[in-house]
Formats: sequence, structure tokens, C-alpha cells
Amino acid sequence: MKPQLLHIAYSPWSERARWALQCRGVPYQARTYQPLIGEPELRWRLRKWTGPVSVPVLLTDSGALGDSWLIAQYAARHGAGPDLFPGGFEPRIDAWNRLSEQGLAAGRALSLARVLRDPQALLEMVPPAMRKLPGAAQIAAAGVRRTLVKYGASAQGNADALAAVLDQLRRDLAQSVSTQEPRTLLAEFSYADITLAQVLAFVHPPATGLKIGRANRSAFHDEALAARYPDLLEWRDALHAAYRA
Ligand SMILES: N[C@@H](CCC(=O)N[C@@H](CS)C(=O)NCC(=O)O)C(=O)O
Repeated sequence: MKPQLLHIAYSPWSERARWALQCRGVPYQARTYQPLIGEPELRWRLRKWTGPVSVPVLLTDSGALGDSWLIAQYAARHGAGPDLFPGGFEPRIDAWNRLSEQGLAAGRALSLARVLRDPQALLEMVPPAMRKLPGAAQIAAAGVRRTLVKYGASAQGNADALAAVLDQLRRDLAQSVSTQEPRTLLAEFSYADITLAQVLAFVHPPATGLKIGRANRSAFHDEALAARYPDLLEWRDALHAAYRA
């Protein structure tokens, strides 16, 4: 049986798993996860009855993988394609993944603060069939506030924290030994590039990979950071063209 990926189409966290599975050619069946509504099933699948649960989650014959890092490692062991975790570099890629986590956390706070101010963006978070229900945007706003609390994010967002991650990415790319075009963090394309490229979704969302509604696309965009990091956006877009089908 094909593994099933529980994911959120607009989420850069889920995109890390989708991209890893896709570039290794691992077949999977994608299933959209709906926060709150989908949570009881997710808890049951993960056998986790307390504490936070999140997606992506890959349901395989040998159990559920509850994190994008574990899913990427699964992808690296299956299928064929670029070596996502080249021998000896796993600790380095793990450090880059943690840098990505910091950037994504800062980006989540920044974008959700904008979503809270935009009723259209709030409505886009509600399943289409439920958008006409009275109070749909308010329920979505409550969901967004719950997400901010769940992940310990400030409702103001923190552009400096995201900028610090982007500065580090810029330095690491400049110092890379890569002779590839586009440049890669290690000598060859690896999971390091996949995970750090995601951070740029909160500078300007990519044209491919993430499926985001129009209003949320604007909420993901940060004018000042986009003006400050055009080189990194270009790098991310070139990576997509080269490695993201
Ligand atoms: N470490 C996890 C984090 C994933 C994560 O933060 N997922 C969030 C963002 S899409 C999520 O599931 N949100 C929905 C919710 O919390 O209900 C991973 O990368 O797999």
C-alpha cells in the first residue's frame, strides 16, 4: 500500500515532506489535514493523546512518522534520486533544519498576525463548504489565535528573528563549496536546501509547491524582507525550477 501523507497544502512544514518524497520519486497518497476537525484522527494515528500534534504525518505500513524530518529520512531510504542526507553530513543538515525551524516559527507569527487583520484570509482557512456559515471568519480567527498560542508565537510577529535566519542562510550559501547552479548548501542538492528554502515562503511565497489562497499569499509576503533578500528569493525559485517537479 502507498503511504498516506496527512498534510496542509499551504504549509511550508508540509512542503518539506512533499518535496523530499517527490524528488526521491516515492509514491504516496496525499490527504488534506484540517486543523481542529482532523485532530482526533491524527491523535489516534500517532497514539498521542496529550500534548501538541502537527502535520505532516506519513502513515506507512510500519507505523506513523510524525515529523517532516522523519519523513525526509524515510524518503531518503526509499525511491531514488538526489542523496538527501549524504554520508557524514547529517549533523550539519540537522543544524540547518533547526535554523529553518527558527525561521519558520518567526514567519508563522508574522504571517498569522496579518491573517488576523484580513477577513478574506481568515475565510480562506475555512473549508469551502463551510465559508458561508455565519461567524465563519470569527471561528477561523479563534483557530489562528489557538495556533499562535500552541506554537508560543507572538501575535505581533518578529521580522528581526526571520532576518537573522536569512542572514545566516546568505552567509552559508556564500561559503558553500558548491559548484552547482543554482548553488546548494552542501556540494550537491540535499535536504538542507529543501528545509531552508521553506523559510522564504514568509518573505514571498513561491509560485509552485505551496497551494495558497490569494489573501493568504499577501499575508505570507513581507515587503521589507522581500526588498532586503531578493538574492535568496531568486535562489529559492531557481531551486524549484531545478528540483521541484
Ligand atoms: N516539526 C514539525 C512541525 C510541523 C508544524 O508546525 N505543523 C503545523 C504547521 S502546518 C501544523 O500542523 N499546524 C496545524 C495545527 O497545529 O493544527 C514538522 O516539521 O513536521
